[in-house]
Amino acid sequence: MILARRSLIAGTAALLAGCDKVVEHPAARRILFMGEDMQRGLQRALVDRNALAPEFRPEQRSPFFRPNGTRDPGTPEYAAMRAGNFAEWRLQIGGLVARPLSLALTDLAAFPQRAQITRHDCVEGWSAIAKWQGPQLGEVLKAAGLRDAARYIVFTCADLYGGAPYYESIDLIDAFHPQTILAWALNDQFLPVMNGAPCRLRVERQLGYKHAKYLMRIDAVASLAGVGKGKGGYWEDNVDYDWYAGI
Ligand SMILES: Nc1nc2c(c(=O)[nH]1)N[C@H]1C(S)=C(S)[C@@H](COP(=O)(O)O)O[C@H]1N2
Ligand SMILES: [Mo]
Repeated sequence: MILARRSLIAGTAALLAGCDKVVEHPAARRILFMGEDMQRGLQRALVDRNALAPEFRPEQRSPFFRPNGTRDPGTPEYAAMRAGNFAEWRLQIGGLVARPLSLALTDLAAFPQRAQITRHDCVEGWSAIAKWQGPQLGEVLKAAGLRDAARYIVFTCADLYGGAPYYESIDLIDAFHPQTILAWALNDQFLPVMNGAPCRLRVERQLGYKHAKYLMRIDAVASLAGVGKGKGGYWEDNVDYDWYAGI
């Protein structure tokens, strides 16, 4: 694609210059270099979205991973699941998928696992380093079979804000990023309730509020228009946080 683009630009320049020695013509050179800049910018943007977040050594972990936002969903439904050690919890995978799934914790643990020690950055100005483990979201989505129309992945949580579940969304680049996992373990223990038990999203290239805790549903959608007030997340809809919170 890049080669084709380059020869297209060179071809256009040749036409404009009306000769073969296009690179010697100042106007043609400007057009050529403009094309190269555009290519570099495009490539940088694509590469950046797929780059890995830094990973750390075990001894660099924070002594305590503080909670933020909801510390306990506290609904009767959540309390009942918690009382049963989340044996009854099921994560629904639906929307634009060929095979909707209903996954227990044991099902999540049966997928190939990824563990990573990463730094969480909250928009409120604190960071903490911890080890997270779970299946890659991309593998779970492959098992469900995304339909062609799917563009975004929406997460619905067990905790309520103003009576409605917390929700967030990411695009398919982040959904299939190797470090995007459905974490059920924090520092080699089951997730504490304050950190999103039994399962939370880790989307390591973005700020903390994108890392939905207390996951209940994951839906593939074609557009964010029908999600909440249309901006793709609780904070985006209500406090004007950016939908893409890249770090
Ligand atoms: N369901 C849910 N997910 C959530 C939140 C929340 O309140 N509810 N808070 C978000 C914010 S702002 C941050 S910084 C992180 C905090 O994760 P922690 O509680 O494990 O520190 O979770 C994010 N995910
Ligand atoms: Mo946050």
